[in-house]
Amino acid sequence: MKKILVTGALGQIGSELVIKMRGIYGTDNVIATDIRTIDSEVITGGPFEILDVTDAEKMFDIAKRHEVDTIIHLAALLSATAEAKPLLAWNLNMGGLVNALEVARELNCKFFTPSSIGAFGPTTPKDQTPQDTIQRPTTMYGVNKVSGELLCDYYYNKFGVDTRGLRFPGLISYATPPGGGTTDYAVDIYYKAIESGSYTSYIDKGTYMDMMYMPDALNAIINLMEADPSKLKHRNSFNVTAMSVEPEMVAEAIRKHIPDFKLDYDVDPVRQRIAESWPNSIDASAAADEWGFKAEYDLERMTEDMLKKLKK
Ligand code: AKB
Repeated sequence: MKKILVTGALGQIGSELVIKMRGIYGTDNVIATDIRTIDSEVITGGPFEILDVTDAEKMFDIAKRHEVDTIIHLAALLSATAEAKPLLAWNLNMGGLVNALEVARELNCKFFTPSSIGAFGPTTPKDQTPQDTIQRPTTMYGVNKVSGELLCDYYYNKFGVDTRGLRFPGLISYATPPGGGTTDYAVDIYYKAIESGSYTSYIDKGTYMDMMYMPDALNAIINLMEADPSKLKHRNSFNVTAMSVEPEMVAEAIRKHIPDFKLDYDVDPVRQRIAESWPNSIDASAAADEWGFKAEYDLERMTEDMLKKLKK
């Protein structure tokens, strides 16, 4: 990767990935784009352009003008928002993806886009979900993610576009909150622990989902994109995870630092149903074997770091 275009750069992943990649590849070599502007170092600290990813022509123009050789396509609606606005999700998630793939094909770019544990469904094996398994999701987000994985494989097989992807679990970070996801409780809980010492979870006790701390997610993207292509048996997309947790486990980890922290429940049926259709835990051994994936943060280490950073 030498010159990188990032879509959805002000989102949860983009806002940290852009800063990290500018540190590695050079400030002027990471072109951030998003549909909106906010007060952010992503905008003030390097090249930034407004881009609605459904505008194929503008995306092509920006990529060509900056002579990019890599596209990191992050712009998408997350699971709960996609369930509330399924048609918008289809148009944005699939329309944006096909536009970005077309730019990659025409300009001969490497390509990354995230998939998700949402690409699995109720008929997928729930524990230690294998890399290659049944994928019949029941959410619009899941339909988008499976279609996206297939489309990226298609662009690789048919046109030789170097597409790579990761099936992310819930991503936890202190820098930018996520929006509209099912796993967001695992971020909110830390903010509320600091603010008020208590949290009301919309995901029920005993509901396990995989999670990962943002520094591990950023390293995973960069390491996968820099991996030797001859070693990759899979491409779109690799299971990656750092921990499988349910709300009580997160609360217990927080209590080691805030002993009086209280957790109660007001379950949201929509997000609970989505969570129950996803795996309890996934097997990331293909990512480990093919390009050396390894997460550094477990629940304890992540909790300590989250609370320390959020207090600041
Ligand atoms: C969501 O909850 O929608 C995302 C995801 C797991 O893809 N965080």
